[in-house]
Amino acid sequence: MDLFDDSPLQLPDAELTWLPHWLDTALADAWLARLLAETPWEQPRVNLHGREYPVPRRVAWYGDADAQYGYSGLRHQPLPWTALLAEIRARVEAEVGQAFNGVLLNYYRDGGDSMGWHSDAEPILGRNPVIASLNLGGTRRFDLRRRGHSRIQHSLALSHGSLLVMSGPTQHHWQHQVAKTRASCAPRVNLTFRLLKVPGA
Ligand SMILES: O=C(O)CCC(=O)C(=O)O
Ligand SMILES: [Mn+2]
Repeated sequence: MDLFDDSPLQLPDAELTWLPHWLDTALADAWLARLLAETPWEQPRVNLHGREYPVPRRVAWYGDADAQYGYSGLRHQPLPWTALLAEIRARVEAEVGQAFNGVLLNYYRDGGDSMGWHSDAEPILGRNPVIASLNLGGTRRFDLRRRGHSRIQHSLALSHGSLLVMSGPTQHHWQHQVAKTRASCAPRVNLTFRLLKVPGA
């Protein structure tokens, strides 16, 4: 199987919508430049097996005031929506046809920054969460494997201006990662829009 097959993604027990050219390049360039300049990036430390490690990337959590999100073992008070993030959210909501109350920004400065295997299946996201993932900047490889298995089943090259929507049972059956690479990579910002099931949402 071609790991970079860009045809409609048909993985069992998953629902993936892949829009490689969702944004035109000029708008994607402008959003990337503004996000890099405006975002108060943080590098939280996580506890793994009794030792503390900084996460291998920079992050920021924005959302409605009640959308407190626990990721990397910590609870995060959301930053308020900026004009730019509210505009991006509106475009993503119109595309996907559902509302989101938070967005996690991940900043990968180069190929040494990464995100390990996980699924986005925290209880606060509820059953069958819809996660809309917008990619800006350098292309990185996004791998998918079945939960409980080590073999990569599919990879996508997440390119500048692309949108990947994961929905249905995907998070309950599949894990994903953005692995480190020695290849040279331009800075990349990824935005994952989420709907947290908080009272009043
Ligand atoms: O950077 C990416 O494409 C993946 C981000 C991700 O999986 C997450 O934020 O949960
Ligand atoms: Mn994820």
